[in-house]
Amino acid sequence: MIIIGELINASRKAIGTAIEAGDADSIKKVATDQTEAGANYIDVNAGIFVGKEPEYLKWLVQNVQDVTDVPCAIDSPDPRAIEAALEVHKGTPMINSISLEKDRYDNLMPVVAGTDYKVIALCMSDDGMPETVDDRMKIADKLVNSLIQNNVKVENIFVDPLVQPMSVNNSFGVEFVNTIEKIVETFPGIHTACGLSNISYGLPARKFMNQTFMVMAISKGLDGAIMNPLDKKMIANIIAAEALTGKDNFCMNYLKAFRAGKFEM
Ligand code: THG
Repeated sequence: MIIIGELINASRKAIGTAIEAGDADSIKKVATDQTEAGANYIDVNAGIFVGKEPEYLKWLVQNVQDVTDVPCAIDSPDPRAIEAALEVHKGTPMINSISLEKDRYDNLMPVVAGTDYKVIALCMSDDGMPETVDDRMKIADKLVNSLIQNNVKVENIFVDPLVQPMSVNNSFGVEFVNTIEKIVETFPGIHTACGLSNISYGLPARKFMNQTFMVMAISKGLDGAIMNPLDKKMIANIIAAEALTGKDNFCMNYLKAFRAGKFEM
């Protein structure tokens, strides 16, 4: 599993407060904690600050990179904020995300074309939210094909079928995981990713829903997630699910995790 640590997100109260106060130490601690917990990317999101988002996103990238070599996942719907953050990011970031929405598509495609950036391709368009597997696959087909035409390697693309709340529509969970299965079979070598916790929006005991949904998605081939790397139960579920789906030869990683005490909680 490629883990994208979700905790540096301004919609979380502590992070929003730290950003406004210029409290770099708090941001650095969350970056270090997620790195030590095994995050492969550190997501940075300052989306609640309209107008100041480019400036704040840059500041987040600089502070994260002061304490970790793990690259950032630059998370914004606004191409201008992403471009600002790219001015200061060192190494090879993940762009979170391009979509079929016209402003995002037109402005970000030239930015990612021919680069070695990792790119999340989010299944959204200007025609409203996708609901079925078919809705999502239509968008994924267009996005993936144009990324490849623009010289982005298939192995650098992470398709995000878009997780929507179970509390809104009884079919959202199944439509999501079935899309993962279809993407994996349609585009060999591609990755998938998602912001998993949206599934439990509006429900109690969200962690339980999130953990179970993760296992369902892994069984269909999910191999990337924007998630809380400090959730030990979630990490244990991922390690077990990857062994059970044959992604862990001789259960070596499972055994290693056991010996490292990762199943004690
Ligand atoms: N797809 C893509 N990017 C995304 C999303 C997506 N970025 C934003 C969001 N969705 C994913 N990020 C978050 C960040 C924080 C939380 C949820 C999603 C969150 N965290 C808990 C909190 O604030 O209390 C803490 C984590 C926990 O304890 O589980 O709510 O869908 N491409």
